[in-house]
Amino acid sequence: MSSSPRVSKPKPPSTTPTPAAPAAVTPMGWMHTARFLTTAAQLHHLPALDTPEIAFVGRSNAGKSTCINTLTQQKQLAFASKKPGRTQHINLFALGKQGITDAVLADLPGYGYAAVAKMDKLRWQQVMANYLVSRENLTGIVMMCDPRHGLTDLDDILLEVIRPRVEQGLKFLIILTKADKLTRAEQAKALSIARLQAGGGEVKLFSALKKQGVDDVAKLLWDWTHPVEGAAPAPAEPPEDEPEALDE
Ligand SMILES: Nc1nc2c(ncn2[C@@H]2O[C@H](COP(=O)(O)OP(=O)(O)OP(=O)(O)O)[C@@H](O)[C@H]2O)c(=O)[nH]1
Ligand SMILES: [Mg+2]
Repeated sequence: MSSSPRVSKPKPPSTTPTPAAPAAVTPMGWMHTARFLTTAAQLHHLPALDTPEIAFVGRSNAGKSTCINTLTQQKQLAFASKKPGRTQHINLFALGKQGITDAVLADLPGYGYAAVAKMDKLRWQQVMANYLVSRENLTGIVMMCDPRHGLTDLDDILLEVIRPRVEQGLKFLIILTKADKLTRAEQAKALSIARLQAGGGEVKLFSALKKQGVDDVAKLLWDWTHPVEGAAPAPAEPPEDEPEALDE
């Protein structure tokens, strides 16, 4: 019986990293990289940036700051409070792995809070309108709306302010917040009403308490800010904003 010499195959060098395998980034992992960037009381104090920016707007107490904390899985990144009017500056948060900023989230002060002095209200409405109309790197707007109140007159005014930019391609999403306070049937109703009001724009149900809609919103914001790559890096999660068939 002839025995061929046992030639040991050369082992592949195990220590060499595979160059074409970048670390997997999920939208939630990306969100978790959020860090405070800067705060500004006036528009001209904001740094000019060329990274895509996503603004969170909506009535005071709608849950903007809480939503940012939930998406970024950080308890106190943005100031959230039971007391309306907590956010009084434009606060920017940077996103991106290894300290490289590839997107910015902007937490804006809420509007419609009755106890704010009239002059402050007017000043803030002006700052916000100027921001929404003129911020060059603004890529998307997330409007937070408590579905128990629906879209208010002030929300409608804001929609009018941003309409020309949305028509030019600015991304837009309405988040129906505090969905945990609604029954399934109320959620379904709120969703269809808001979809009509959004004129075909995106609407999602969200609950910071129940973590409803979190993955879904994170993925959407990733897609908004990474258009070249196209699809999100992680497999799509089943959408969370569609309530299951309602019980009779
Ligand atoms: N049940 C419930 N409460 C929420 C949710 N999101 C926010 N809240 C509560 O709503 C209140 C207001 O939340 P904030 O995140 O401070 O609201 P905001 O829109 O940033 O308010 P301003 O900064 O005043 O504009 C807080 O008491 C939050 O705990 C949610 O999904 N479910
Ligand atoms: Mg706030």
